[in-house]
This record gives sequence, C-alpha cells and structure tokens, in this order.
Amino acid sequence: MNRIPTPSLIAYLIGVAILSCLGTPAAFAATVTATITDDAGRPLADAVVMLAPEPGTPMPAPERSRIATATIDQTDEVFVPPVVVIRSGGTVVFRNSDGIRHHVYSFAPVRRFEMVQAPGETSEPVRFDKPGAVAIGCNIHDHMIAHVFVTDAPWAIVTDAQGRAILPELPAGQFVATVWHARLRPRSEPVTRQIALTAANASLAVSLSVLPPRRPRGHDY
Ligand SMILES: [Cu+2]
Repeated sequence: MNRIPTPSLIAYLIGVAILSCLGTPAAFAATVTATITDDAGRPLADAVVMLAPEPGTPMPAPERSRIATATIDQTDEVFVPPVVVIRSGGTVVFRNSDGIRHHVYSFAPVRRFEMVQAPGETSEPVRFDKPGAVAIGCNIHDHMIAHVFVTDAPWAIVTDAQGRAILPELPAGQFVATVWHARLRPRSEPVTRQIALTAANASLAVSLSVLPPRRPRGHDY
C-alpha cells in the first residue's frame, strides 16, 4: 500500500531541495587552463586570455579583481613585462629602473599620453577608461614597445613563456573566451571560443595566426 507523504515530509524534501540549490553555486569553482600557440604550434607568450559570461547569462562577478592595477618597468631599454592586462578604469604605473631617461608615450586613440621619466622615477598611476589595445613606446628608444590591454571581461590573464594561462575560481555557466596577441596579423580580430563550464577543470587550446617576432633579441615586440 502506497503511503501518502505527510506535510512534514514534503516540507523536509522542499528544504533539502532548496539547500542543495543554494549549496551548488558556492561549492562549484572551475579552473580553466588555456594553452595558446602560434600557427606553427609554438607556445605563444604574452597573449591575453579573457573570459566573459555568454550574453544573457547571469553570473556573479569575481569577488576580487586581480587586474585593477599593473606596473611596467623599464630596464636595459626594455619594457617589463611587455604586455599587461587591466580592466576598464584600471591603472598602470610606469617605472624607470635604467640610468638614462625614457620618454613613454601612447598615440592609441583609446588613450593618448606621454611623459619623460628621469632615471629611477616612478610615475603616477595612468588610468585607462576605454577597452582596447594600447601600444606604448619610448620616443628616445624606438625599439621599446609594450602593450596595455584594457578589457571589460571579468576574468583576464596574460600567458606565460609556455603559452599557458590559468584562470581559477570560475562559476559554472556558458562563457565566451577571447584571445588577443600584439602580433595578430593586421586587421585580424581577437579569436573567440564558446566554453561551457560544467566540471571542475576545463582546458582551452587556441592557435593564433601571428606575425613573426619583430626582433631576434630581447622580447618579441
Ligand atoms: Cu627609452
């Protein structure tokens, strides 16, 4: 004989259902490991990997932004690191660790600025409000080039020398991954991929068609 569930049992089951629904998002934290290569399969350092929720997907923003500020040093007439990523409204501090002057500038439409830096000088934070790639140069040393990549994506990181980037603590859901590199061929758009996060670990492999490095020595910029 079938038992009819009592009201208290029904309330208990509803409670369990609510608790498990509430518990799932907090417990879920995925890690995406991105591997970026050039069209010959070689690891591509200094690529920017961004993750944003698919449009229309409600998703909590990351609790703490790791990309609000960055520092670019100048040492031995090289910008270090050659690429930083910050969110829109973030800032970059420029430091001159050389014993000579540098003249840091950007002609990028999204953010124009210039400043002469004496040896040992550290700049005020330079604010970047609009998303986009900002090429940074030195007016005295033409071979010095860096890029500040400004993004509205909630998660973003630059690949290491192995072309690897790890994005931890991601919520479940549908994402759009976007990958940019300073040597993307002219008029090439950043590459995008759909990615669904349903398990604790996901990988993202993207091959970019890029121009050859500008110079054989030093950084590839
Ligand atoms: Cu310089």
